[in-house]
Amino acid sequence: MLTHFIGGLPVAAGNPFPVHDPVTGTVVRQAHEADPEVVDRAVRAAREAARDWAALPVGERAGWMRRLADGIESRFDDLVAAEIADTGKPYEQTRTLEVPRGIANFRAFAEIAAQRPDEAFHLSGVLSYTVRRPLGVVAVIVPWNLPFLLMTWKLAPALVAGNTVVVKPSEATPGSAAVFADICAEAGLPPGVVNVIFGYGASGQLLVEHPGVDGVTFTGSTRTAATIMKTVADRVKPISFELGGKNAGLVFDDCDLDRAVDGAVESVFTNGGQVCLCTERLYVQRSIFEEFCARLASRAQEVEPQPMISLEHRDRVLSYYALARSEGAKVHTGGGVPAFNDHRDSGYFVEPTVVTGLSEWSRFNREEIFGPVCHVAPFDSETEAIDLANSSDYGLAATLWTTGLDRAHRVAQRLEAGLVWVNTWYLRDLRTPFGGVKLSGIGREGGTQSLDFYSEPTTITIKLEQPDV
Ligand code: 6OD
Repeated sequence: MLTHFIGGLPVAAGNPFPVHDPVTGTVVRQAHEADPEVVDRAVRAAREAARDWAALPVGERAGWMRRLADGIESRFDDLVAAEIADTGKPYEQTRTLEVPRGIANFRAFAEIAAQRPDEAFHLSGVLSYTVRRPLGVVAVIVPWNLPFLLMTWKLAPALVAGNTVVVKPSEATPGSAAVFADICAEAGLPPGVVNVIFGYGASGQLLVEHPGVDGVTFTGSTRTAATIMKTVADRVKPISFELGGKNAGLVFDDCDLDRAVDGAVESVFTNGGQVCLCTERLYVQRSIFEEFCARLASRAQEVEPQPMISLEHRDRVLSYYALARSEGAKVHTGGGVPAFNDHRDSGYFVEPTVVTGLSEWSRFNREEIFGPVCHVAPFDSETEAIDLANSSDYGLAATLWTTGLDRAHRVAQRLEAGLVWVNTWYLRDLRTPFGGVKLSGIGREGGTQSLDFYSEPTTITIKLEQPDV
């Protein structure tokens, strides 16, 4: 049974709830659900730790970040196992992406914070400079799709900037957060700096509305973000939201077609399409449209299906497969539930799916599905491609497949998205601004942008008296 981690100690309080293995649908573990009392204890523990943690020199906090990175390294296999048990991710992906990114997140923000200069402004007789103070206690609400990667992506900058935190992972994926709580304890991190509570959305709601919470960082759905925003509006708490996407990929006829097909397979089907950056709308220049669709559909049949996180989410994705048919789509491959004839048949799988034939105004092409599926449509001109890509309420990421240097820059700069990848997908430099426009979020994470969110500047202005000469 997973217990909360509050003030450096395990806390077994609140009703137990089950966590399912998406591969088989069986219960893998139980965790305690944080009730108002647990949430209050966690926030109080974070507040008690806040003053001393904020008072440490940034170099010392950076040292703690490096020690946490070392701790992750030493519990690498436990973290991989916990992540796989909760999500059903492939071993290779977890070993090479999720857990290494946890280490990289702590190491990167240790460097970025330790090397960051403050600002100074001079006017004649006036000197102003800024110092940055942490927000205080930050609520860190983490989704289920990349649980460890995204938890550490938020924790590292929040902590190094001098905040203490209360983390709530998704109810579907508490395992790696529980291992991380152990790592904090083993490293001797001061009690209360990191607190971890478990539970459903109701526990998250109690956390964000708690008056002792000074800021909220959230990655997840736009709908939940809107609820958080309304909840914190009265106290005008700072928020940082990285939300959904309906990401477009543009494939021009001057692309390297092999590379574009490989890239499309990766960007559509990685993690069963359950990454906010996955491509769900592909627009392909008409001269290569038929060949591209045929090749993508054939490759989709070779993709090893990955489970959806829950039965509810699987049914949601399947409802979009049904919607595509009812809206008149042609299904090139997939569209159903795979039959394995083994233990996976009780899991939450759907088939990798490729469809065509719908307008950009169809519900299928407007709503985020978050599954292994994309719609492919033809375009005739660069301008039309850009308009189609931008015809979305979302604006997180876009991919561009072309060998034209001018075109790459010209098109990339006109796309309404926070992130544009050219001839690649999900290639990361942790110092760059990361986030979306429109319904895809508010604010940016990454590098100094994260540090800016987790701290606020105080401007100190001194009038310098001129000496009498
Ligand atoms: O790689 C990252 O830093 C990041 N924030 C990924 C987000 C993925 C959302 O599903």
